[in-house]
Amino acid sequence: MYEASHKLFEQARTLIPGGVNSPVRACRNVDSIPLFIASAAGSKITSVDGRTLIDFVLSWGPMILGHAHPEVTRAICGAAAEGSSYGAPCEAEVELARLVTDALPSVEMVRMVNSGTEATMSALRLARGVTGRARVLKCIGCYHGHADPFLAAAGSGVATLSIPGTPGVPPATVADTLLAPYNDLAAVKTLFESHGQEVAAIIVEPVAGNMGLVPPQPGFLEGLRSLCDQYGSLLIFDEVITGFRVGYGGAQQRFNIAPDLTTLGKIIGGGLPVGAYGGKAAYMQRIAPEGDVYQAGTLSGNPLAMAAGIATLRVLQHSDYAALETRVAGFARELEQILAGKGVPVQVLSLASMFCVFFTRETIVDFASVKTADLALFTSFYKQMRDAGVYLAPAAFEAGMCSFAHSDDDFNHTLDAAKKVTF
Ligand code: KE4
Repeated sequence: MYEASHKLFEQARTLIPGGVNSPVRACRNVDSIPLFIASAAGSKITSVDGRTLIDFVLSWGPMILGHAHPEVTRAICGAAAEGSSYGAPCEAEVELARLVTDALPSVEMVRMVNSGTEATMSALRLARGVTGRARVLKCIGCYHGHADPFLAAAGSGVATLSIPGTPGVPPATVADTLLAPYNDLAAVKTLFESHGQEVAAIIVEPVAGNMGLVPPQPGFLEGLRSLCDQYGSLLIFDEVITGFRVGYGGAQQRFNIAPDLTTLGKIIGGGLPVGAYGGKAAYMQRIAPEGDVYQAGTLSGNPLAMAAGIATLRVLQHSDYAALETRVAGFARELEQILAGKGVPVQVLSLASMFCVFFTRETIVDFASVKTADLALFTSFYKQMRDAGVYLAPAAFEAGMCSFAHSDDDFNHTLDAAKKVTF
């Protein structure tokens, strides 16, 4: 069924570590080979084998409008005709910065970078520079990119591949990284009682999307906010996934909490490499060349990436997030009923346009509860659904993503495929 992908994968493995340019794409923990994609449009991707599947990965989040949206494609092609990189400021950078700061009230100024990792590493450096403190607190199972300080008990590919968090990262680098279970405010409070005066920042996924989908419990985010206020630490919302996905104003608008700094990525690049970090002007003005905290990037603010981001956000400004959320919630409920009818422990969580299938009856609140899920059942589910034309994230510790291009037929085809799954 996947001969052409197999052939390319064999070649790729001789040239690229694991045959992929990002580990989680390798499908290692679902006992499968990666499909090599030839094209994508709307809610579908087509592999080099000529197979078209309904895509619930969406490039791990960016493609909320669906693939090859005409407005985005037109913007990229138009920008490309004007040159691909200037290494100097251009109007599109101002326009995307304005769209972002208008959408996120807590973000008064923003700096464009090229990935979510660059955004979070820069935001942490800024928080350390502003506070003069070294420690950072993150939640076990949250993933903030692959910068050294965050590779302690990280989620996403680190969790998927069960990599001990720090090979290649000197212990001293993560010595300042404090860890607490997600949704465990008491544990955070205890750490702050001992170390609060040394903590530069808490960084958190306001909706965790890198250990599957784990929503914040009521009071958790509010509690982090008040602890940061009490101890003079900065609250960093890592909205690389949730930004412009859980609502046009992100999680900070949905939960009505103002972080001190916000990191973004994925959707704001419309599929091209963009990350960003922003926050109160008083903090952002500490960033070079205005201030003394250094951060730089050859391709930051790239005109093509800016054009893709601008086109994406302009369409999102007029998109009905509530309607999409209702459709995804209904889909998740039906999927859970279908799978539960097969006598396996299962729950399907959803929030906005994200969803996740957990093969466990444990209440999902943190990484420990997520890890009770049966990975063998997930692997069987993944393989059968892929053979039925449904492209799920190839890892139990990732969240499913829906787009405004997903049709009722797509959801119904997916539910019909689930009905045929056997365990
Ligand atoms: P990137 O450096 O991969 O652009 O962004 C890092 C990042 C930061 N913060 C959050 C909340 C993220 O989810 C990510 C990256 N997400 C993963 C998938 N969940 C990227 C996929 C991959 O590693 O290939």
